[in-house]
Amino acid sequence: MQVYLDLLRDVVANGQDQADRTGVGTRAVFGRQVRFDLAAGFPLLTTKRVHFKSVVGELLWFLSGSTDNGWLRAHGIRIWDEWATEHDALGPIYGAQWRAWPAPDGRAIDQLAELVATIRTRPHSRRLVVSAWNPADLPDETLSPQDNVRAGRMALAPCHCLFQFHVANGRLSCQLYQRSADLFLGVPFNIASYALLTHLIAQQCDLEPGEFIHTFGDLHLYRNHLTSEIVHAQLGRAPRPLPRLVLKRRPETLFDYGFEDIELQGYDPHPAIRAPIAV
Ligand code: UFP
Repeated sequence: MQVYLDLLRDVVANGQDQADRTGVGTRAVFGRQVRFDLAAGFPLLTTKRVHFKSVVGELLWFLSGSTDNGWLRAHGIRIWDEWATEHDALGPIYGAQWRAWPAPDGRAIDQLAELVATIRTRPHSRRLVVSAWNPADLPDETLSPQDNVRAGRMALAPCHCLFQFHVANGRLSCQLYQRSADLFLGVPFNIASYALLTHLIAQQCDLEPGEFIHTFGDLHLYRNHLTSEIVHAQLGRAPRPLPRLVLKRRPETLFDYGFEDIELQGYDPHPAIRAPIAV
């Protein structure tokens, strides 16, 4: 995961200081791309501990089509708490768009089920795309997450907003476009989540996982992360060998995985580094 430390150095050295929606302020670059060969190990950051159970739980929750924060909380996963209403609602975020994109004729389009069916039947298709960016459901940037949800909109505009798969030599690769990326708190999580999704879809389609390619729009460090205890502590640590992902079962469909099917082996990271999150 040297590539992650290189991104941190890049933003610190080349970023422009910017005002942002949250009022915290960032240092940002625009347009970057990194690649991870999933055969080389599972790309979970080793220079600080990342809570893998939350990565797994959030992805299973997305795949189930749920947008109910109560399910996450019941599993001890608190990552969406700041954006949810008192009724645990988040509006039509990722799960809703991935599994039930509302079509003008009233149908709900299951983008993930269609994706798996297409990879199986037409692996060379150049249309293996899933989008969470539904302009009809976007929040109003000037309102709070909760007020947006009460108005029927998403609590947060999709950050990881579009992804595409590609099959070559029996390997399945995934490229993500992330329009906005909190490099310290969000990105390690986002990398692991899409790497895991690629493993699951590859298994379902009898393919080997290929590469995960992560393309960034606004890639930023929040000003309150640019400290010696946070970013500089991270940069001072040496990466360790990557863990390995083992899928213990091949469920009937992409939507039947559980926590117990997904095992991470050999994860030996440096300790976690706490940092404030910008809402
Ligand atoms: N963010 C991520 N990854 C995510 C996610 C959010 O980095 O998966 F949901 C960060 C990016 C940005 C903020 O700092 O959350 C979203 O703010 P905005 O919508 O103004 O870009």
